[in-house]
Formats: sequence, structure tokens, C-alpha cells
Amino acid sequence: MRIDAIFLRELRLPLVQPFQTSFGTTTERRILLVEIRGEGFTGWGECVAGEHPYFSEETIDTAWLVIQQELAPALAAADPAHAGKCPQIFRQVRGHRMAKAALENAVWDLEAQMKGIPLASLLGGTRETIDCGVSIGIQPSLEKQLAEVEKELAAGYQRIKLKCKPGWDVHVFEAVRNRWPDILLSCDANSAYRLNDSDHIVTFDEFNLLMIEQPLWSDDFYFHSMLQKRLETPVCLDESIRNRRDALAAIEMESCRIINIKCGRVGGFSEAIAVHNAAQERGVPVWCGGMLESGIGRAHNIALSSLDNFSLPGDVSASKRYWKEDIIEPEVEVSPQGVITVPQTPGRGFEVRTGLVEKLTIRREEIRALAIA
Ligand code: OSB
Ligand code: MG
Repeated sequence: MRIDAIFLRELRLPLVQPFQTSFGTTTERRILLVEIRGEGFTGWGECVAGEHPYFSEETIDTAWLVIQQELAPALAAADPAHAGKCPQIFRQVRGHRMAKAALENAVWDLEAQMKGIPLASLLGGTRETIDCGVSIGIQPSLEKQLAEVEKELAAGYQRIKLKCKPGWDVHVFEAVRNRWPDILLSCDANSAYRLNDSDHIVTFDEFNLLMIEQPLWSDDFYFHSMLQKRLETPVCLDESIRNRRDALAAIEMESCRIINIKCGRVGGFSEAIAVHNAAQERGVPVWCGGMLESGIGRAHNIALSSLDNFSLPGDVSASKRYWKEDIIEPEVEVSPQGVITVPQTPGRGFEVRTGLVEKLTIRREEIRALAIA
């Protein structure tokens, strides 16, 4: 496909409430959007990197630089026949997976529009609806934590994930379980524990959690496998899984029994599908994680979640949980049964509110195709 121009822009979007994890608190998102024009269409991508290199090494500033200096010129010159060719085009650049994903996913969006089919179908998705959970940040008090759980259950969400860390774990699980003995409940430590916390983590088994997400180091498989041996509760890996090979290693070593797939973390839709397939072939369920995305990243997460092995509720939630006003139309809504309907219209299935995007833009750059031929 012929790529005419690539635009980068940064938006600032305040969250409706602060989101606290074991690594920090986010009150406002800096959103890096990629817009790719070609063949008479516009594909959109979102870079999910954080404001700080706390979840991973990338930030939106490193992504901006690498897209501008390396990835976008390479893509513009490559004329890819299919979005699935992007990893090959980006191969020379090591790492920077969130930067790569922003571009690759915009190309998938563009290709789906060119072909006149839903993005979900182009990715190989078959589900008509996806099951939704929520990730609830660490709260200032236990009382507030319980109120948040109550609110999200009332909204219909099928699974509650509690962010945890040393000092904010068992007493919270206990309070939530006492009040709601039967809900699907999980926790996510974002690497907050160390090996000598193992005895403590084993006590989480008492609370019948669906999974314990990324308890140990963000780059570890071996010690997670030691921990998993001692636990009845499945470990789920998020940060540790960067690609298909990592998924294979983790499954083979029994470091986890569930995998969280995030497009950005693995470098784009191609690798996300490869991780999904590798897990499926080995009987390991996956679910789609979230990175506090705007509507564009959210639309992409919905499309990805329509693949068959996304059999557990994901962290893909309604726009209004994050934003006063989302940058897509319609906004993402979750039904009272806790599902999102996968759009059946061509492309991402949600219009980008370009006027609003323009208004919120604080920085922009255009990268022209280095036209050869
Ligand atoms: O670990 O899943 C995570 C948000 C930012 C960074 C990492 C994570 C998260 C979430 C929120 O849990 C998921 C969401 O609602 O987008
Ligand atoms: Mg996580």
C-alpha cells in the first residue's frame, strides 16, 4: 500500500480519577497518536508508553524520537503489501516495541479500511462480543476501595482486578472476599514483590483469586516458575512477556498458567496474534490488558480481544471510566451484562473526533514519505 504521510501528535488527557499502581500514580495521560494517510484512507495508532519509564523502559518521549528518526521513515519508504510486513520493516531497531506497535497498528487499521472489512476480522477475530473486567487502582482507604468495587460490579463488569503491593494486599483481598464471596477476583502487583515475599504470596491462595498478575521482577521467568510451583492460584505474566518466544519459555517453564496480552508491550498486532496462537496451541488462556488508552488504543484492544483464545475477561473497559470525553465516536460502552459489542463496520469501527483531537494537540510533526519511484 502506498503511504503518503505519517503524522505524530501528542495530546494531554486528564483521567477522571488518579490511577495508582505499585510503581506510581497517573493523573493525566500524555497520549502519542500516529496518523497514517495512504490509498485515500487514514489509519490511526496509539503509543501506549507511559509518561515515565516505570512500567517498561519506554516513555512517550523515547517513542516519539524512535518513530520520528527510525521507524516512520523506514515504513514510509517500504510500501508494505500487508500490515503483517511491519515487524520485518522495523527489525533493525531493537526493542522500542510500544513505538513499533503504534505504527504497525495504524497500518492494520488502514488496511482494514482499504479492504472494507472490520479490523477484528482482518486480525482473525470471530467473537461478536468481548467480556470485560476492570483494573482498580490502589485507593487511599479500604472504604474507598470497597466502594470502587461496588460501583464497577453494579456497572456489570465480570471480573475485578485489584492493584496490590506489599502493605496493600491480604487485608484488601479479605475485605473484598468477605463482602463478595463469589465474584471473579484477581490482583496485579506490577513486580512489587521479591523472592523472600514468597511465603506471604502463598497466603493469597486463601482468597480464591482467578490469578496473581506479575508478582515478581518485570523481566523474570525462572523465579515466577519457582513461585508458581508453590501456588494453587495461577500466575499471570504481563511485563515479562515481550514476544512469542517469551510466551513459549514461560509456558514451558511453567512460570505462569495465564498470559496477559498487550499489543504495545509485544510490539504490535502481528506479535500479539503470534503470542495468542502459541498460548492457544498449548492450552493457555489469554486476556487483553490495558494501558489507560484513549479511544484509539481501546478500539484496537477490542478488535484484538475478538480472537478466539481471549477467553478471560480483559482490562478493556468503558471510555467513561477514564475520560470525561473520549476522542472517538461513539464512545466505548459496556453493557449491563459486562460485554462490549465488536464493531462490524470497516476499519476500527469508531470514528476519530478529529476536531477534538486537534484541540487537544500540544505537539505535532509530519513525516513525509521519502518518495522513491
Ligand atoms: O499492569 O495492567 C497493568 C495500567 C497502566 C500500566 C500497567 C497496567 C495498567 C492497568 C490498567 O492495569 C488497565 C486499564 O484499565 O487500562
Ligand atoms: Mg499488569
